[in-house]
Amino acid sequence: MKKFNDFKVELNKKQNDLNEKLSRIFNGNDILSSASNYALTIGGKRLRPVLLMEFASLFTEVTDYIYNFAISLELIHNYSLIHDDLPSMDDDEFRRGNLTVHKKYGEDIAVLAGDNLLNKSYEIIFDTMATNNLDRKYIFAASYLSKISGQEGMIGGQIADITNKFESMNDILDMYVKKTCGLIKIACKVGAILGNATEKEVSLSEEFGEVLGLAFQIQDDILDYEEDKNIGKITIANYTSLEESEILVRNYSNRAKEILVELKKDTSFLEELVDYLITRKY
Ligand code: GRG
Repeated sequence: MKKFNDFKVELNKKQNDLNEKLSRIFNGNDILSSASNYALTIGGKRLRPVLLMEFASLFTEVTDYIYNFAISLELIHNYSLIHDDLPSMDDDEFRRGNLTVHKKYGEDIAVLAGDNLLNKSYEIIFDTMATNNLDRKYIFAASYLSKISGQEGMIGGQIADITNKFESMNDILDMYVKKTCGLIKIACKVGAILGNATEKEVSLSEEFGEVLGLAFQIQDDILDYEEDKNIGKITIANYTSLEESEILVRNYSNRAKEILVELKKDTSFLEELVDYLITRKY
């Protein structure tokens, strides 16, 4: 129990630090800055930047350069949420307990605020690499990040979700691997790469992100099990029972923990993070 409380304190510290940095990115008085800042500061667990820095810290000291990659990843995640909420996509009114960006600022501004976050994300990375003359591993990390955010990853997964030609549970899982796991596994992979981990460690870190992402997404489906069925949303619930979904979450999270043991580092925070994510109730 005590350990879990320590974990929560540690997580809050990391989240507050990230929140502070994120809140300083868009400070103008214009509507685009205001909408971009709103999207970034209305909450969020900051899971992906926390993972990136945690994985880096297994292998090295976390520098400002690494921190900037973490911030950049959170910007991409937030752009995807703004666009995912749009009337032409999920048409959501609320996000993180607040009005979605399009409900507050209008759809035109929301589209552009999403674009703005995406561009700022790459601006931060390129700027960090150029002004500090960083080595090739940063360039590779930036390239992996852009690839997984695009058609081969998150956007490809979103398209699969929208066009919806699922014939089996595996088709749904494939879509989850791209849509939800993409940014989560790249967080772990980029953290390991920038930490100068070995090839084997990078590959284990990436696998950790993938199985954690699957456990996280299926847990999300479990939380919305009844509602999704009622509104006809296709999730894993259409292909398997609640009990079997719970077994899947357990299996994926057990594999995540096995990987942490295989890494042979001090992974106690990550172990607790796995439990925190699969026992969350919202
Ligand atoms: C529109 C290009 C484009 C992509 C959208 C990732 C994505 C693709 C959509 C998100 C859809 C969604 C709600 C998936 C379920 C997984 C999930 C719970 C995502 C929300 O991530 P959290 O919980 O969000 O990390 P916070 O608010 O904590 O940042």
